[in-house]
Amino acid sequence: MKRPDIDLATQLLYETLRIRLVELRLIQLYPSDRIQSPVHLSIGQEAVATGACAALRPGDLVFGSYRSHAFYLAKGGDLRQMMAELYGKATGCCGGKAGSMHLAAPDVGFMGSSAIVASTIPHAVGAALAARRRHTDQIVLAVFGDGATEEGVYHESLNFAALHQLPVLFLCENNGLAVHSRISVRQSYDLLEHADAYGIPTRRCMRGNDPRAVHETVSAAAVRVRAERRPMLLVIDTYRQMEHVGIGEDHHVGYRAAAEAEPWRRSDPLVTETELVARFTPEILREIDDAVAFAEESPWPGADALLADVA
Ligand SMILES: Cc1ncc(C[n+]2csc(CCOP(=O)(O)OP(=O)(O)O)c2C)c(N)n1
Ligand SMILES: [Mg+2]
Repeated sequence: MKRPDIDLATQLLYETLRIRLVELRLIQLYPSDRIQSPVHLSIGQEAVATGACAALRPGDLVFGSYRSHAFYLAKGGDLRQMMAELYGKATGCCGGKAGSMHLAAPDVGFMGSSAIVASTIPHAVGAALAARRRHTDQIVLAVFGDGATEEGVYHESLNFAALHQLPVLFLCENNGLAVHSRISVRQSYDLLEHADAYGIPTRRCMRGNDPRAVHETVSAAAVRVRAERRPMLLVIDTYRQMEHVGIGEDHHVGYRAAAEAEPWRRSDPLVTETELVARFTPEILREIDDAVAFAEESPWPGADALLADVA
């Protein structure tokens, strides 16, 4: 958390606002073509990351998806290094070779993210197996979208984690969409009942745009997973305000109505908490200015970096 001097609820809103302002800056910068990477924005979904990460301890681990700017930042990833990574610069968190979809900050427990849907879920389960074998009190957060639950590896991961009683908290960021496809035409199962079939306890939070509500849900689950050393699954309902990938809105495309966005926008604390937003915006914008300048001034990776870190 950037501002440990303020109370928790305000910190949560501060961090949510910070992520929103970072992504709004990406939208401004994108037409210049200096960002060398496709971007999957979290606008509307930021509170899932801030509420969840604030419920973890620094030593806990998070594995994310390609839509992970929010989780990278909420877990404490460095903003300058994220911006430089998007610019493809050598000072990026992955040396400028990974881009927006493959952010990582293992020094603060954000272990990685991937363009391959569901691919980090088994990584999280593996890390939880290591935590069990090492007898630590660490827990692991596996973050994925509702679409990822249709992948075979999701089912295998739930089964393995339940069978071996692993301290992994499965967190589904449920925006009800996979690209332009709605959950109702994709899934024959209910996410909670399905996890229940594996003997995994579940909870749902329907206010995924409020970091305080998310924090309450994830905190209770984290306490339980840490104490009982077995998995849990959370479904956090949320809404993607922007198009699947890119910087535009897409309510005109025809797969969802603009009216669906309205209840989420109206209840968005970043819309309703005007005083707080006005109070913190200037200092956050200064931080973002600094990160952009850092990215712009940083060198490109040299040819010598081409084969570095390649297994
Ligand atoms: C294994 C695999 N299959 C298909 C794709 C193409 N694809 C990219 S994003 C996406 C939708 C995923 O939806 P969800 O998991 O709900 O995440 P969201 O984009 O909603 O955050 C698909 C099918 C992919 N990247 N990887
Ligand atoms: Mg989705």
